[in-house]
Amino acid sequence: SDGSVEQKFSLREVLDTFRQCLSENKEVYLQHYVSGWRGLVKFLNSLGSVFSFISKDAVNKIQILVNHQNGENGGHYITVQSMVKYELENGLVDLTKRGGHPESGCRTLLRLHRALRWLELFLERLRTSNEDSKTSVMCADAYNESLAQHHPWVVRKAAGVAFCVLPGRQAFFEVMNVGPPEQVVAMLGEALPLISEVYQITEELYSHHNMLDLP
Ligand code: 1PW
Repeated sequence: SDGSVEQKFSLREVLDTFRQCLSENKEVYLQHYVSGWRGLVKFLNSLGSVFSFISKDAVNKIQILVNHQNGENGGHYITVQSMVKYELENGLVDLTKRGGHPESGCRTLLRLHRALRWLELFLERLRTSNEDSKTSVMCADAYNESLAQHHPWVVRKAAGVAFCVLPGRQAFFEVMNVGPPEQVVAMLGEALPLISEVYQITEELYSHHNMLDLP
């Protein structure tokens, strides 16, 4: 393709990075997980300034993980599995209450992991929606079913306000920049199983290590 033509944002590319997340033996590459989130943040920001409050925390979390990757122990931050092993074996995770490791890779990734479930539920609703469906309702339902359980009242309230100003279904599909609605639906149908698999693998790993409620 012509390198001089700047590629417009497309949600398809973002979702493709989640395809690269999984190694052959089903480990989750941190680098691709982080790239996927970078793209999601771009997407969120293109929805309007109200969403920058939502994306800001994701940006902070992404940066924390990047710092771990670039740090002197970066060699342990290749996959989520190697990160968990390294941090647990070296006592680098606050397991029951906040303490000396407020920015552990484990607790930081857990926040993004929970948000990924929201995204998965929301995109699945979008995929199966019709022209009359309201994005604000789909988004709020997905949120209440997932991430909301982990948020205090103020955050839930602010999120509710942001959802109300979400663009309608048609405008939303246009921002995704994937093509006509049928193509969006097809793309979502392809991407969702990938996101779901990454989510499930991470969930099982955290559950196995009793880390689903890290403070
Ligand atoms: C429309 C597409 C939806 C994509 C999902 C975007 C996820 C955005 C996460 C919402 C963040 C709301 C404000 C931040 C709250 C933090 O307190 C919370 N962070 C997250 C990511 O849930 C918990 O982090 P903390 O305070 O324990 O460090």
